[in-house]
Amino acid sequence: MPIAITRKPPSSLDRCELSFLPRAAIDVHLAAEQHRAYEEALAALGCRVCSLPAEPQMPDSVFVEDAAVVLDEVAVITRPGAASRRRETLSVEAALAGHRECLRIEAPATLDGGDVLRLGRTLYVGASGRSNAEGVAQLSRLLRRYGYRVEAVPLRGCLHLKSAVTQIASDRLLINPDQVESRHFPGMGILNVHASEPQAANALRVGGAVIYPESAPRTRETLEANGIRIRSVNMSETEKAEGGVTCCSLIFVP
Ligand code: CIR
Repeated sequence: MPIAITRKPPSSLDRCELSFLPRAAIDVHLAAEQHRAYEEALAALGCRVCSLPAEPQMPDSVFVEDAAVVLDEVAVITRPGAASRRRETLSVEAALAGHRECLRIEAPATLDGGDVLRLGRTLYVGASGRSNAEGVAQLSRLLRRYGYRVEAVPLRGCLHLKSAVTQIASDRLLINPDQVESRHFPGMGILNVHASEPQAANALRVGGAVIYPESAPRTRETLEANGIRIRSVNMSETEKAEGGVTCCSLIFVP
């Protein structure tokens, strides 16, 4: 049974980092309720949810995806690009330590887990404002001995690589073509987000289905028309903090 590490949203979520969205009021009670429903979706799709306690001093700590890259063989603890987020990795590393050997990205490198998309033995890393060239180089050095290839991918106008592209089936990606070019992912079938839903490329594939936000109904229609089974969640409050469905968990088989 896969484990999904999550962390409760903190009361300070409304002081989160923002890069592309204007600050909007966040209802922290609603955020907590939505997060519970997200955890229920993970459990319904077969995950054992390991929910870490909230970290009130760390506004973005609900976005556990950014703190680590968990592979079958090993985990890499990141060094997040936003200085305010660096300490989030400590408790994530503690939660992972019983399951994986943990390697570390070290200064001056920066890397956010949200920038790392694994397809087979290739790790694509978004050349974002959060992950730098040294981060890509360190990840590559750390993982070469496990047989992984690491490739940087240019991005436009979004926070992370997985804001722009995620895997929705073994052979298919969901992409916002304005933010990342599909030619970087040879051999994969491509579905584009609906033009009116630029934020819709972040989908979380788990247990034969895809956890997908209510905020993208038109893209959802395309997904369903293409045979993708959807489990819908309302993420309105974490979306105001520029976080999507992948950002709120780290999923791996123990
Ligand atoms: C940040 O700017 O770091 C947070 N407000 C949002 C992080 C979202 N994480 C993700 O896409 N993996």
